[in-house]
Amino acid sequence: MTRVLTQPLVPFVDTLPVPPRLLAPQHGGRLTVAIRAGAHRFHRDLPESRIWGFDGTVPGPTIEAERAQPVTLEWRNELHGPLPVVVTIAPEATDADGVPVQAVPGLSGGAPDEHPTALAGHTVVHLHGGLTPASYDGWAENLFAPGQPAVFHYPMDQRAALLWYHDHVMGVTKYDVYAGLAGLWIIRDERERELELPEGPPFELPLLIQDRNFDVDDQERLTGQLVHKTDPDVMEAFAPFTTVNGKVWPVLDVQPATYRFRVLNGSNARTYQLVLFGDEAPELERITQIGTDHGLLRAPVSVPPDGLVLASAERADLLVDFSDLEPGSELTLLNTAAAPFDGSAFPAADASDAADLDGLLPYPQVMRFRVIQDQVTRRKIPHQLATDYRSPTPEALAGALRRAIALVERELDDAPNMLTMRELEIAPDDHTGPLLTLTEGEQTTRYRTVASHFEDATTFFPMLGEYEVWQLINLTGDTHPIHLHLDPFQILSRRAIRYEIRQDGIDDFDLAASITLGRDPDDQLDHAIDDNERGLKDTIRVNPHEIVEIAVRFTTYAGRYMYHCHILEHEDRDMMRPFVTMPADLMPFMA
Ligand SMILES: [Cu+2]
Repeated sequence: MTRVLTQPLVPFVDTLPVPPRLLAPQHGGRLTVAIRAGAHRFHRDLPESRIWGFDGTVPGPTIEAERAQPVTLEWRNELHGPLPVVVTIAPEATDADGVPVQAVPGLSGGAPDEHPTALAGHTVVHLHGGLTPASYDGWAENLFAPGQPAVFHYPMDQRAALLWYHDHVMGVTKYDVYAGLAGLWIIRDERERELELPEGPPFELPLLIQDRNFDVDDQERLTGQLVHKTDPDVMEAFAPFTTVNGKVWPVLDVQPATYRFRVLNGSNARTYQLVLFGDEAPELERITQIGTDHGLLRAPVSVPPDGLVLASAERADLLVDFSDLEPGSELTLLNTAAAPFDGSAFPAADASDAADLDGLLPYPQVMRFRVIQDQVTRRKIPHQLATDYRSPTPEALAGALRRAIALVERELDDAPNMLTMRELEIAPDDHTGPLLTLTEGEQTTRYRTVASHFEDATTFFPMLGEYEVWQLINLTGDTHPIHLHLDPFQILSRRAIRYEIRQDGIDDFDLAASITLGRDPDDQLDHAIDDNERGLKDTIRVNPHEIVEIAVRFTTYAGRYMYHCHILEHEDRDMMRPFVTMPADLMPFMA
């Protein structure tokens, strides 16, 4: 695809905003955040957009807390309808010129959906990555209405990390987060301070990346009205304009120094493969990754040669060295990942030509860094970072309970496809119903489906303190970032599979398929674990034709939590399931 759309907005003219910081210790650990409607300008040349935001801003304030100093937060719901987003399904996937409708602004002939417009502002807040008691975790059905009080207690008894807080309402998280209900939350601790990492502006800055689309008036001028548009072929909203901290394609003036960027992909569905690009070539060697979802890695790593992949909700803690650059030098952060993302590689060297309309990537630009004249500050990068975790030993995993979850896409005749997670259990020998078989060498395991929808009975009751191995089996064509609430986990393996789904093998509940470990001849992915995935993760990408095994151990709170795909259009329908963590002494009393 060589067609390129002209940019309807000038890139790199808005300064990167830094969200206001709310330092919990300065408030005695007691904070109040109003959740309210507001107005926000996404670009210099756009009219103001109506939004819903924490403290009325996009993104919300960055909350900063100290490890082991609890935060009590009153989430004050002052929202009122209508939802500030026009939601539509365009009647065709491409326009008259063959351009995908998701690559262009406007409704593309779609009628506004009346149901989202009628949303009055019920919300619930989840602190993603937080070790939070179940009552404050933001269960998707425990909503608070405008005017109803919600005081959440966050113990903060966890290592330093970049977390984020966002709306998590059953069925409409995709609209509420898109409307602006997301913000960052940083936990600090002594280990990070020993390492003398930059803390706070100017040298530590968050980069919250989200794609957004807008409506147009009858003269095709952008109005600023937020648009969540899907099409008959693609159920996820992939918007053409990339925002960082709420601005489309911003620019940041940097000193010749080392910066620490706390990066979060807060998009509904889009995965980014980020490449830092100089005059003519990638300059990825300037980037050192020191942390991931749940904080510091054991040692610094380079980003993968094709660029840093971040699916929805994944985070990266990056040190970027600009210290040798002359004033006036420019580096551009580009995204090379086509959408929907399927794990395919794109060479970093070609990043400036990554625009791909068929891949719903009309504009690879993310943001620009411009070096200014200032004092040169070089910073040594420590060789050893975290010392507080290890990979689980084979002995620790030998007796671990194993769980299997298949990710499947169910086609429907009269509605968009549904993505679901099928919880599997080893089938008894006399089982006669539909089966999923998993063959590894000589051994075949037979599974039956025991849960398929969010409201099906809970089947996962992990015991606190015990390791479990969860197998995530992707039987779809796209990558799914799977997120577990509560404690972090570690990836054990990522292995290629080939599979066959029986005719009509995916029905409302059951699944009939045969899976064999080993590579499909048409499979181009390398199914490798990136170095930056060998830390404490809470969201893991599961690519097509792949089984990912993770070592899970819940250690903190007993109660009802959720795990789900973090593509918001998937978790809303119906790629989300509950689990209940149990103290060992209560296990004998389970019916
Ligand atoms: Cu998904």
